[in-house]
This record gives sequence, structure tokens and C-alpha cells, in this order.
Amino acid sequence: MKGNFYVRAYTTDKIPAEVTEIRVKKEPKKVEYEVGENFDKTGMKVVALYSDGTEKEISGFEILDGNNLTANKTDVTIKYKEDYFTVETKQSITVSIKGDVNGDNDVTTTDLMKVKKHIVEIEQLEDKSFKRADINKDSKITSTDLIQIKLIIVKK
Ligand SMILES: [Ca+2]
Ligand SMILES: [Ca+2]
Repeated sequence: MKGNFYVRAYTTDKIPAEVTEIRVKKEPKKVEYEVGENFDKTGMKVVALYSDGTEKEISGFEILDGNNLTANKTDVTIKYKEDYFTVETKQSITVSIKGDVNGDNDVTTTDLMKVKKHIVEIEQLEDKSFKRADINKDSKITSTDLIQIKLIIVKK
């Protein structure tokens, strides 16, 4: 090959790049959970960053605390191991209690009243509360949701 004076000796001197950190490049589709659900990584993209400045998408990561989510949990830990190095990062999530409309981690008549007021159009539920109040997930707040919340309170 004409002009090919490439010397390959440098490769032996090169220190292999090591993983320095991982980052969530793309958030998972689902970040809002209810108590008892499991974290779902669908849609999440995680990349590893290396000491030589390169970056690569990884799939061999582990979710440490993604099962049976508890109230007040605000993130899950993502762990990745490569060679002798272990790196971690976190993904933010919210976990709410089913029927807890106002987000105080308890289902009480206060939540029930909020839903009632919304149905009779005295007071509109704000976005976050609306989602929590919509127990049957049909994007509407109706007496069906109200009854379900009532049942949660009764069963306590
Ligand atoms: Ca509440
Ligand atoms: Ca509903």
C-alpha cells in the first residue's frame, strides 16, 4: 500500500479507558408510580462515560431498589459494573399512594372532599392531584373514582 507508513506500536502503550460515571441520557417513559409498583426502565437510555472522554450506551446496568416502591421514594439507583469499576447514578421518580389526592401520604376524607368538590365543580383539581384522583385512569374524574377512594378509606 502506497503511503501507508502507519506504526502500530503505540497501541501497547495505551492505557485502557475506564468507566468513570454513568448518566441517564433519556428518561424512562414512566416516572410516576403508585406504592407497590415496580420501576419500569422501558424507554430509558443509560450511557457510560470513560476516562478517555468517550461515551457509550449501556444495557448491562442494574436497578438496585426498583421493586415494590414505597411512598416518599424520590429516586431509584442505577448501578453499572465494568472491569473493576462500579459506578452509580439515580433516576428521579415519584411514588404516590393510591387515592391520596393531596399528596400528604395518607388517604383520608380530605382527599375525598377534594374529589367531590371537583365533580360538583366547586374547586378544580390541579394537574397532579387530578392524576392521583383518577383511580380508574380514564382521564376523567367521576363518581367511579370517588367510590374507589371511599373504599380505600373504609378498608384502612
Ligand atoms: Ca391525602
Ligand atoms: Ca376516572
